[in-house]
Amino acid sequence: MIRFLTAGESHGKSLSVIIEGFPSNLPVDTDSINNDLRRRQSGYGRGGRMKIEKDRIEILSGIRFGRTLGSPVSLLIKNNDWENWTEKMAHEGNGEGVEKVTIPRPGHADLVGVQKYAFNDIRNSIERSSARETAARVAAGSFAKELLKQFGIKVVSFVESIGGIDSPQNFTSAILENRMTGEEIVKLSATADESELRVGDKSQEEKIIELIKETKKSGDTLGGVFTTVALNMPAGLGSFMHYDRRLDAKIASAFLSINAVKGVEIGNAFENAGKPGSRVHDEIIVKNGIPERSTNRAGGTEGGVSTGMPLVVRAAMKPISTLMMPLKSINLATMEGIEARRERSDFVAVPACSVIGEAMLAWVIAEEMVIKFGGDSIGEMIRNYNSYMAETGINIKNNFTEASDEN
Ligand code: EPS
Repeated sequence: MIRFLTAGESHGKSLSVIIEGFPSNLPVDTDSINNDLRRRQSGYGRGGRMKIEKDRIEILSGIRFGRTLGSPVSLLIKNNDWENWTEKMAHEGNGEGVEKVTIPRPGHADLVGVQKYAFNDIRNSIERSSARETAARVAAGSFAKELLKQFGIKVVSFVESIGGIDSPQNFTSAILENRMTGEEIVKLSATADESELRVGDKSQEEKIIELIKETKKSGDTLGGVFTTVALNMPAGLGSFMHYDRRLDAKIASAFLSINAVKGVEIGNAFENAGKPGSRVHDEIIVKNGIPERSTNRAGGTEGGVSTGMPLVVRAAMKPISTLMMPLKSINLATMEGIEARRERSDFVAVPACSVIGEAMLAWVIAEEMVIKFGGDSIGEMIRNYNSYMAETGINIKNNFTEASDEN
């Protein structure tokens, strides 16, 4: 099993992540990880903070001469903004003179945090619940991508809609109907990287930018939907043997763990629920001697197991909770009604969220790859993978024709 732990407050000194369980000898491209960190920071509609931060990893352990040692990998990402918060976020002293935050913002972890942890200052809720933590997660997910590269698995994404403005081309549907090749999907994600909103369509981008400008003027915020796709998947990751081994369950959990994500579906789940089965299920065909599906409406899993078709995950991000035109709240010090606190924030962060989605999906797949093919070194893992692929791909017939007991 692989695992990671992140630490760090939004305005603390730094974020850090410890990654454990990866095989030795895995080449690690730090530029690639830093590039994902940069991608997560970009996007039209971010607030002032992103002008302050320049996220990059500093490797503290676990890597020698560009390859993993098999020991825990620890990475650090500096918070440049810390300089402006040394007093408010001091590790020592009694906080005298530091103003307490007492008015919770609807939609944030502000109120539940003080209820649960018995804080007397909402700042204590804000700091760890902040989406700043996702920088550390992207570092872990991008590290997982380094493992997936060895098996040709690619995880890409694009923003499908913001503020209800969809692409007229409906890319997700084209992917699920198998009308886009893997190469075209990778190209779509690269096109999205060129866009300030990570959308694949220029006219859609212009409309959304207009909407964001209007929304910002009125002090409001927006959410949206993004699609994450994993390509070159092997069939057989996950299991139906127990509820907590199902791949789709793990994916849903990973996506719902992303700040502000409130909905997730694999394939066309919600649309499929309203259709007859004959227009939903993917017919089975043979391609290059291997069983395949003619469409991919299931989004790459059946029975909690990867089918070998692209994994397609859509996720819904709610609008950012900090409003400049605040909703009603209360002052916890007086219990009197008052407008919620205004505080520097993003107006839209769906493009960033799509990059975090890639990280979480890459992490779940890497975890499953290690469960199924794990070895102490990457070479051992690749040998295990190759022998399984030869078995499922070329020799699957033997299971039936020779009644072999040994598989
Ligand atoms: C966030 C509020 C903003 C965002 C932040 C998440 O930060 P600040 O309070 O410093 O203005 O910019 O996101 C990040 C710092 C980041 O790296 O994504 C929040 O309240 O969740």
